[in-house]
Amino acid sequence: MEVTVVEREGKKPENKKTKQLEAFIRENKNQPLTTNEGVKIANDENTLTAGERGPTLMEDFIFQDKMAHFDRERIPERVVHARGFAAHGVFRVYESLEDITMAHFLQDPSLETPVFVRFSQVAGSRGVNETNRDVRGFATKFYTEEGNFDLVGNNIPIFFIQDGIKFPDLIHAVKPEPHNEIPQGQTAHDTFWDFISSNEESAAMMMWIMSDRTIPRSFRTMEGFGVHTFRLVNKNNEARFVKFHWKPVLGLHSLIWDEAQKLGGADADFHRRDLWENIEEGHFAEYELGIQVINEEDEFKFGFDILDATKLWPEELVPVRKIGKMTLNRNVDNVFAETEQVALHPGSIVRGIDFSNDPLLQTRIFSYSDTQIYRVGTNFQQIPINRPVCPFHNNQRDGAARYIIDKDKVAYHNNSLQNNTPYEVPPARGGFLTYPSQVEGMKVRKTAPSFTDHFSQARLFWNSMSDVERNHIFLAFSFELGKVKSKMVRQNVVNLIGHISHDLATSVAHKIGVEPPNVKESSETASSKALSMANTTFSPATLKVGIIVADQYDAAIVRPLLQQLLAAKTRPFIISETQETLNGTDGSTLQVDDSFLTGSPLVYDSLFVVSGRGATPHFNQKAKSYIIEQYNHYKPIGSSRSGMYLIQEVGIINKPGVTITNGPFKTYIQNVGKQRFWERG
Ligand code: HDE
Repeated sequence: MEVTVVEREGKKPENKKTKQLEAFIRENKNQPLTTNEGVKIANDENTLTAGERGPTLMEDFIFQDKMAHFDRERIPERVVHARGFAAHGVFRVYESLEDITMAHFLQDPSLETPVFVRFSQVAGSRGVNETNRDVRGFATKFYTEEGNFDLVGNNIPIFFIQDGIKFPDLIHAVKPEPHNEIPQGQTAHDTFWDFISSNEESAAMMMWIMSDRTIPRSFRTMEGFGVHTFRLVNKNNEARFVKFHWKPVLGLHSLIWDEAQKLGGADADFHRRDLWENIEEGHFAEYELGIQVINEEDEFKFGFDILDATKLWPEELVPVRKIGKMTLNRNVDNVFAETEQVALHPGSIVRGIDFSNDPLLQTRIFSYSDTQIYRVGTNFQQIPINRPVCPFHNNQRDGAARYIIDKDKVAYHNNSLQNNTPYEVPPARGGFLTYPSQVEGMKVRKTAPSFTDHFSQARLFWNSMSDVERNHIFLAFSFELGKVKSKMVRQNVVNLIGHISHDLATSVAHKIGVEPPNVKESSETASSKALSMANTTFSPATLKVGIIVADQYDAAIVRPLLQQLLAAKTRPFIISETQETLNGTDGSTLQVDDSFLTGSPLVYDSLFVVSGRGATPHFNQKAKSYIIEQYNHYKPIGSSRSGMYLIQEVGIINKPGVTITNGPFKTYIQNVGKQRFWERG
């Protein structure tokens, strides 16, 4: 099956933001080539020289126009989250939330709010491979009728540090080490683990990043979290504390480490390709937005401080209410113009949403706008992707690359020449009113005592893991710390783990050649079902199934197999020895999507083996290597009786998740949905 690319040219705008962007879109197809000044170019292959072999002339303005622009094509990559991929979409609330917030986009279920979502990796540079172990950014710009609201979150609900003043230190530690710029986009090195073990507040986050959450299967199967505590404010000016969650409709699914590492080589663009292809094929990515709400009077009722970003609110204590759905349904037209220039900023809030005193959030409110001015420029909000869809007017003027032409004579407030406009809008008519929360206290640089329990929630996370997840965490620690050269740092981390679980720390210590911990273990006994990925939703929808077919295949198998796989919304791909069209025994033909060379067993979620009478020894050898790799990654494998000899030869007949059938393929497809057969051991 070939990936059908939706015809993008001439596609109608889908929402207010798309319409706004249309005005800036330029199509160059069938147009004459010109300079940026509009002069038509007669020769774009030769510089202007004095004589055929002579020196290039200074006056070659056509060359200068082209080269000088090229010399400046790059803008600074983001200091963190440099590699990212984005898509457009829409958000719709399920029912009005007017009782708890004035936010315009949360009032009316019939209103579609355009969104732009950028997913990213934290540590690597712009070109890093996409399956490295790393936290993923999940940043959403809502283009609401009352201004842009940016929910700049991650795929993990908590963070490493409590106060943003430590962020540059954390990032210096995680980035490649400065003396040799190694390793790229990885946490498995000395400085990162030195930072973690020297900053106990990172303990809970350390557990999360060693879990499979940091090697997601796809952007479409990750959760997202606003992380911080925000406020929702209603029209009576009553406020509540809130945390935001994104829940992927397809459930929460991850890669396994061996697969993630190899995928880095097989397809460095694995995650963007997945999102791009699925959107192009009409398999739109969907997430439900959830909120956890705590009333102001309950602020101190919990065993943790709700302003501490290293803590989550267990869903068993504060349930997540699903309030709406986001659908990502359109790929960008130009990655630089949209994804690279989008400027997300947690300080972009709208009426009805406000900040809390979370010290991490407060520092972000400075950092993001500051970085955008450096990275994108003073007028970054005027760039098409960043513009609000509602009108915006003020007395700000000038600055590099100003796009808007303000034609008024007056650019100040107060004025009488222009009747004091643009005018202030009182809160009763829609002006933003900061929630007047009470503050008092001495000026101090100090961590609040309520922020000092670093191990209870780390232990809560550990208590909540399934056996498979625990084993993966143990292996992740063993890998990461095994890469740390300093024995002292390895020992320090093991001691830190010891506060969370002696058993885990002792097993890791044994693997990496240091002493078991001699510290007090957390006495936390609670667990939270919501934290385990084992309790997620499973479905075969959008999973990639590789069908291994040889020439002279049995069409009576392949045809219904394809039909049933498509009916289950999987994405089947035909794999063979070469990309030549295959012939069936009944005279039918089959287009090959991937040869064994261009494909890789890593990029499929499952394999089905059909083979065929024309199978060569090379075909058999390659098919077996595919099957073994998939088997070792616990993935479901199916085979028709004609392909069974390959299953037998690799010795996996009757093993869990291995189905032999000539159809119907119901059991096999159910296995595809199950995704992993951990019981293989
Ligand atoms: Fe960021 N972060 N961050 N961060 N962050 C940036 O902004 C920063 C933090 C997150 O797709 C930067 O535009 C500070 C938490 C995402 O464009 C920068 C602190 C969370 C993205 C910055 C944090 C995030 C960024 C770099 C500690 C999850 C990518 C370029 C207080 C809630 C957004 C840029 C995109 C990007 C600073 C901590 C998520 C430098 C100072 C916590 C998803 O401004």
